[in-house]
Amino acid sequence: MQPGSQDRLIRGEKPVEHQSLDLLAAETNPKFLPTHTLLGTVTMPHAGKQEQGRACHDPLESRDASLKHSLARGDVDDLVLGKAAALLPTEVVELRMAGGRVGTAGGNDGVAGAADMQPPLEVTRPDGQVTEIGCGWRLSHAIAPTVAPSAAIVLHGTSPRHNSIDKAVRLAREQYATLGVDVDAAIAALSRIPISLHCWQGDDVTGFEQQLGPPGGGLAVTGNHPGRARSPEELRADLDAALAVIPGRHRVNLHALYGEFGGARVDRDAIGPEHFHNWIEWARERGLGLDFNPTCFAHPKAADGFTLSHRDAGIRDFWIEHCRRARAIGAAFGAALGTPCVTNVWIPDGFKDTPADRAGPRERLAASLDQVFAKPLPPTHNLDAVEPKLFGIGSESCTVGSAEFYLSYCITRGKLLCLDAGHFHPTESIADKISSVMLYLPEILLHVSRGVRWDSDHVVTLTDDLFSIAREIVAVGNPSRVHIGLDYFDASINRIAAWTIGTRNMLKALLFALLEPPAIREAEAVADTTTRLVLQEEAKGLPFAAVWDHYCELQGVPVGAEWLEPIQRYEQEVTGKRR
Ligand SMILES: [Mn+2]
Repeated sequence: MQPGSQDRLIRGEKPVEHQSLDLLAAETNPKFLPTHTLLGTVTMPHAGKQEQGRACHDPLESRDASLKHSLARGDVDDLVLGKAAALLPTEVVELRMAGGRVGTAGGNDGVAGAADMQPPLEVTRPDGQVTEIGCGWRLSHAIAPTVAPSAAIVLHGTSPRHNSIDKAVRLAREQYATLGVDVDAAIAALSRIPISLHCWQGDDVTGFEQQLGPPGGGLAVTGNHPGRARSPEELRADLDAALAVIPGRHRVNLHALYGEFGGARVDRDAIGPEHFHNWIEWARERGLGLDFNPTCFAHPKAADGFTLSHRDAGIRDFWIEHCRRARAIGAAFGAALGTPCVTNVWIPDGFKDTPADRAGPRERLAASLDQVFAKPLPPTHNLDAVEPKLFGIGSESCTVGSAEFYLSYCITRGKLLCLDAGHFHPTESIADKISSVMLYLPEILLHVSRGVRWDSDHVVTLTDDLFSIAREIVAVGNPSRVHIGLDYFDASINRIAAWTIGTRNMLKALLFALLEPPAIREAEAVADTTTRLVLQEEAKGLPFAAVWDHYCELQGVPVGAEWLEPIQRYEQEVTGKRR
């Protein structure tokens, strides 16, 4: 339930000091304020330019004055805690920052970057309520560990609504505690699990190459909601808007066709890290990791549906070179950002109708992949993954890169297997596969998606499937062995909302898994399957939503459906004006 923080670090990442229980526990401490003002340097959880920020003791109010408000509100908990905590060697720091994490959501262009760290805004508290002047959701309350190990960060800004969240989570914490579940350990663990947001949701898998046309390769994007990102700048701004309302620190997953080629025709066998310079800088400023994919579709040399397994050696060589270059780009991402890039190879190769030779293409694919991966790259920079598929549009009868092909390949070559939720028979779930393949593979990649009758790549919703996938990620004991990416594209709704819905749902499902009462496993261990089923069903009614709201508040992102408002405003002001 509560593995050590070291267990949860992605390979190659450095531990972030103090980003753990002591910091999270601070929120439950009283709303009391220090009596003096001090500036200090703190380590920010969102790295990059923002790593060094200014923490300010709130000079506005004394502890006594703060407790008077609690008295006026009749908030006994606050008063009791306030009195107790006053005895502790605790520093209370309020840190507010206008973060790049919040970015341009709401159209406020003036708030990104380290130079924009702001001192606390003036706060007025009529009737014990806190009004944060002019902040809306643009200010991120970065919770930051600190100067001294004993220091705590208290988030101010408890509106009446937030006060109710405090109360709800207090009750939830008690209820989970009676079941042996530590709520704060669960949210600390959740804060360490990154989700890789797939950039292609933002522009319907179009990319920035000069050739235009449908993606092909069995991929089909449906819908015509206005506001598709048409340039790298627009796509990054849209990702900023989504990331501003998603709690936690995450990653962005790029495809090769999202390079910036300056209007030149750069073919796939000629791309390099230089075409992704702006992406690297953007990610670095925000403390994001980047993942990568060669694009083996939407290209004349993939028009007949074959790439790395093609019978023509010239075409194979073209795609081998493309994939080699993709790995070099991935390694450049990892080296620049200090967190390994997962570079995932998916190819569309397959037969519409019954093939006469299934072995030949598979032999060619294995040989091509061996050439792609021939050059060793440091795993601190790049991790290779390969992605099987059962079938696609136009390759219904046989897919060269099947599940068995790639599982065997990964075990014999030490690669990461990518399990895409839409790439199996519709009655199969990838949840059941995780524990099997992880017996033999040190790490895997997931593409969390939602198929509706087929691999339709619908937005990820909070389904039983998703709960099961998250549960298995947690149940294997070390989520850092599982790289979680999203993979879907819906052009029929607001694309930024599509990212946000899917990512928040993935996180909610992980939180639910982290809150699983241990008695469920214990019942199974003594073969009490009746109790197991009872507890599994009762767990569905536990107040995990209160913990989720609390987590969102801790992370400085909107609670509940409130995140839709800034996204709609962004649509009005930005994406809706694109033609
Ligand atoms: Mn996929």
